[in-house]
Amino acid sequence: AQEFGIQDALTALGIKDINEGTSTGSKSFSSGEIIESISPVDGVLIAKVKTTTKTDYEKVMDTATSAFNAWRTKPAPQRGEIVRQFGNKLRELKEPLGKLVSYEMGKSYQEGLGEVQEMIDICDFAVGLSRQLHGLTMHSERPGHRMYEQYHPLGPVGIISAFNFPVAVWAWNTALAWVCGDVCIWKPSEKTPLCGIACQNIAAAVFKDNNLPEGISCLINGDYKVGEFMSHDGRIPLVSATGSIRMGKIVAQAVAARLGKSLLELGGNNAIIVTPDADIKMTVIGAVFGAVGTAGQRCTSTRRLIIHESIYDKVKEAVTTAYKQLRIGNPLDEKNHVGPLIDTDAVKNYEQALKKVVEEGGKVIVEGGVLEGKGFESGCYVKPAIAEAENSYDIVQHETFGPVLYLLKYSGDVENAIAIQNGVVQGLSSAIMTNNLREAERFLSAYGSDCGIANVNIGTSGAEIGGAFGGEKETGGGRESGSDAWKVYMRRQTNTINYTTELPLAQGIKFDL
Ligand code: UN1
Repeated sequence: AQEFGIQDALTALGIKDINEGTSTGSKSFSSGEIIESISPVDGVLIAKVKTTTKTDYEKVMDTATSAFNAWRTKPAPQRGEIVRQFGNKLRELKEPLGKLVSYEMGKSYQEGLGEVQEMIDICDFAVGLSRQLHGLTMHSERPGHRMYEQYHPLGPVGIISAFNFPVAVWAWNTALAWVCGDVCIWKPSEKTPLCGIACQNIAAAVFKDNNLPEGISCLINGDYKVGEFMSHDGRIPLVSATGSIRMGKIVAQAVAARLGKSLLELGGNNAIIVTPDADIKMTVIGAVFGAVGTAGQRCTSTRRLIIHESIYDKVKEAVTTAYKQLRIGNPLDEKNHVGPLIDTDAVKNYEQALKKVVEEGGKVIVEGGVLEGKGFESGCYVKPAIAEAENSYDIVQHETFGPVLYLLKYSGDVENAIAIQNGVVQGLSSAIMTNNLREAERFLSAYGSDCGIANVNIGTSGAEIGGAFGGEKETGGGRESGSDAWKVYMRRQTNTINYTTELPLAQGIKFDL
């Protein structure tokens, strides 16, 4: 890793050998156990992070609560100015942060940079938004009355993020929450704690430069138990969680039990429908990037290709040929397309999936396997695989977080393909490859794709920040990032003002005294 300048990146980001995993900004402390961050790139220990105990957490919450009381009084455009400065710091540190993302998580350096770019983009979006937290004005049914709505800051927001987008998903949440007047408490994945430390250092410097109080950006670290502090905490009106469906169900139930709000972005089982009218060249690029990009560890990764029988062999041939070109190896080396999986547990899941698809009757047409030898010492590098399968297989119904692509065949009309596409419990991202207007519109219609994201002639992954991001069914229903996703970070208040000397009641009710 040395040759890729990792040490310089760590220094630029203020990462030490042992880092305090609990922080309210400039103040960092921690009294919990240590987690080690081991790079999946080379299996080397990068640095250690001390985790957050309940006592540490209580200190964070005290600070966050008083910070909220101050921050919410600052005019939203002034909060936007702070987010603007934060975005500029990210521009300055794009390379080291992109490198750390790549080294700690294992995605390609290009994708690491792309992730930081998403952070910068959402900051720009949030700055504009800080002048556009609009509510509506309504016409009152009563004379001399005015009715309107306001959006007010909500409170401390809890953010639980996953290893696969270790920095961007936090930024989607936090940049919006900050302009909305909220303070944030972030628990990054215990698999990528250093990305959390780096981001917190960047944010803390901005808040300090502006003489703002501690507690607007808070960091806590540890495993799911630390996440549970937040899901059970009535002081946190909103918990935004990204991760597995299993985790989401636990968080949602805990938050619902205290009638809090949760924003869930959980698993996907994303498919691309390839119709007889598809452009095969575009299909191959979209499908292969979707399936092997980030080693298949995006929520939006392409898991299933639903191909019309008339072009099935042609598409199969084109995709398998493309897989032969893939270079697997150190993700910091820009000539490689595919880096490692996050850890050896992920490797086991991937191997399990390939075994299971064969047991269920599927046929592997591009062999997988774990790579060994020089450059693959971490044991986390695997070969992207393709299997022919049926949508009804248990393993196909399940999200395997790795580079396994299933080919499914459909016959007849596009609605048969849509039924297969919708025939899973997840509902995040979907796509159709077609030049046929009727097929495309049918796919996007009310009786088309049931996913939160539906694309035409684009793959399933790589969404832009400007749209609302999230999905239906067991994906959890939450929406983050662009469009009006900001509304979940605020509380809506309806105001009715009477400027007469009468007090007429609504609905024409008579109440004479
Ligand atoms: C995720 O995998 O959790 O659309 C987020 C994409 C990225 C974000 C993915 N912009 O693939």
